[in-house]
Amino acid sequence: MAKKQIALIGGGQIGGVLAQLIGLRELANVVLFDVVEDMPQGKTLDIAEASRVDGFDVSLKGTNEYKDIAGSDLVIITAGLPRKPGMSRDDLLVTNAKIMKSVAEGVKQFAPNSIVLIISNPLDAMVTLFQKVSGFAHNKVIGQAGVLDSSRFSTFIAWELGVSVKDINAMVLGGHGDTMVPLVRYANVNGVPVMEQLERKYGDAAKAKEVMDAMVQRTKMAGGEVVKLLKTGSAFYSPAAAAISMAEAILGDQKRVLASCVYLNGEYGVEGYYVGVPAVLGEKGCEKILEVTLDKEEQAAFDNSVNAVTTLVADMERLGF
Ligand code: TXD
Repeated sequence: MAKKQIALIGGGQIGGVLAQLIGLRELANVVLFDVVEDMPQGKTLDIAEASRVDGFDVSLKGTNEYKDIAGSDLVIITAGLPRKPGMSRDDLLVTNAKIMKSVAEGVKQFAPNSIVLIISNPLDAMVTLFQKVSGFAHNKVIGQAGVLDSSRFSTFIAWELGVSVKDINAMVLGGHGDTMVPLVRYANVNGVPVMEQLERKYGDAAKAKEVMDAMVQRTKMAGGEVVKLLKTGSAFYSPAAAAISMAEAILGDQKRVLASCVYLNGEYGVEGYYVGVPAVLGEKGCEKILEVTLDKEEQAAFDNSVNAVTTLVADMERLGF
């Protein structure tokens, strides 16, 4: 079978790890685009020169020209600046909106039939803007946030319970900001509710709730925690890994159910906004949205998060995007 092609727009920290992971998994041929001269060529050369050792065989091309992304099945966008310590994701709005607009024009012209996965922050606004500028069908423009946020939540739960992270199922809904909604009630260890395990561990419902609240809070702030430690940028291994799972689902038509930033058309009572919810990902992009029953408190938290997204999008529009 002919290999698929993935174009990576942005060859920085996440873009570089993406290129390497795609190679290691022989997921597709790679075209790595960046505006910085020679850098994407250097990164792809470096990764290609590891292919004999790692035993993979895909084509890796670095470029500064959009025409080279022609024929891509999937485009993954990380172009934009990352956060510096103390910055919120929203502080990036104007700078990254300008970049995203130019990227959308390039992708529209040279890879008009691709499915697009966006990682750049502020995520919910960037996905909205890309779709608006490109005019691509809503189901073909998807944002990555929920897979990472859910993985972070799962990691903290696994550490707390002293069990393998592989057996944790936990999901985070809403926008990719401090208002995101880790779904505590549905979090489970191979089907057994996490809260039940915490109550057994501590023998006290109040203490169990306190421990869970701390994990929820850490999940919401997890991106900032890494930024603070790294000092020169934001998380890049985990966002790349998250995007790869979505890319595999799409290119392999796997119908995986992954928390994704997708366009809501009445689902969850939201009309016309991109928000993080569980979605079925396959060859058509977002093929279906799964609705989850939320109790009063969860619904209020979700509404609050949707509010943050609509405010962010309104701010972006006010700024002329
Ligand atoms: O889960 C998530 N969605 C995220 C998102 C988790 C962590 C970080 N997230 C965001 O991804 C972050 O806030 C940034 O907005 C993006 C990319 O993060 P990365 O760490 O890869 O940033 P880098 O290393 O600065 O790389 C960005 C690259 C850099 O090489 C620039 O030269 C390039 O983007 N860039 C451009 N590429 C193409 N076209 C244009 N116009 C352009 N401008 C800059």
